[in-house]
Amino acid sequence: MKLATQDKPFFPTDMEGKLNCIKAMGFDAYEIDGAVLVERLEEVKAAVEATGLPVSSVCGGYSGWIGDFDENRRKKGLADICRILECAQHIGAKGIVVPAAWGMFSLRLPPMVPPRNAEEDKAVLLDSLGKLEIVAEATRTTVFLEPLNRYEDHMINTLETARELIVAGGFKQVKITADFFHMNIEESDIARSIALHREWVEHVHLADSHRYQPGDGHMDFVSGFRALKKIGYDGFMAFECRVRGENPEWEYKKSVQFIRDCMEKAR
Ligand code: LER
Ligand code: MN
Repeated sequence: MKLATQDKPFFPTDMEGKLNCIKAMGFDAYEIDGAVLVERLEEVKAAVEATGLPVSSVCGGYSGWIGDFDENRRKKGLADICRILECAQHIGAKGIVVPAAWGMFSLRLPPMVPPRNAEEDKAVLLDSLGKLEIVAEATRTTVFLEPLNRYEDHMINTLETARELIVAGGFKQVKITADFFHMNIEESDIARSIALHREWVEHVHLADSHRYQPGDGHMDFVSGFRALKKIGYDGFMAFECRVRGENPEWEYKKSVQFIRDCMEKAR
């Protein structure tokens, strides 16, 4: 298992400096924003070559969701994601993390009644993923479908729902992102869910129970990592968190060490 990180305000802005900083902090890779990848493709490619630090994956950086209520926004999102996948292939990144939607609707917050029913949601998601499957196959990349917690999305909250959709569509290039923050809210037993979805989990996001840096909250990472080890997971685990503390850079370094210790304990 390898560690990646998303961008942070305390990283340098020039790409080579950013990747060197990420490496020095103890990470193995960078999870890039999709818009940054598209806009700065050649700079990213040169920085990866110069530093030897790969871009593992992409997250965000497109407008419109694959499950968007608005058809024009959904189409725009799909077109953006397709372009991102072409760029991902160009720099050797594995694929893109994609939720059904983020912050569009929650069944647990007012008005609580969505403008579309669950059957229609499913049809829209199958259509979107079917379109992305073709581009992912052509670019030899993967769509890492990501269940989010109930307050951030109403369509896919658990690994099980993500898997059902992937199986229903017969997709080969769509796998699952297991995000510890969301799983902590939605899964009855994180380790068991990982074990049950061994065939589909191909990307991991890390944050502690409160979405701050791992080690600051009360998440049991060791049992989750043990489950990942058991299923032979050898992919990336990307830090996706806010950083709490007086000296964020120092806290972040400490967090990398904390996670490496958890990985060691899980052996
Ligand atoms: C949002 O909470 C999240 O986890 C991101 O990875 C969205 O793709
Ligand atoms: Mn995530």
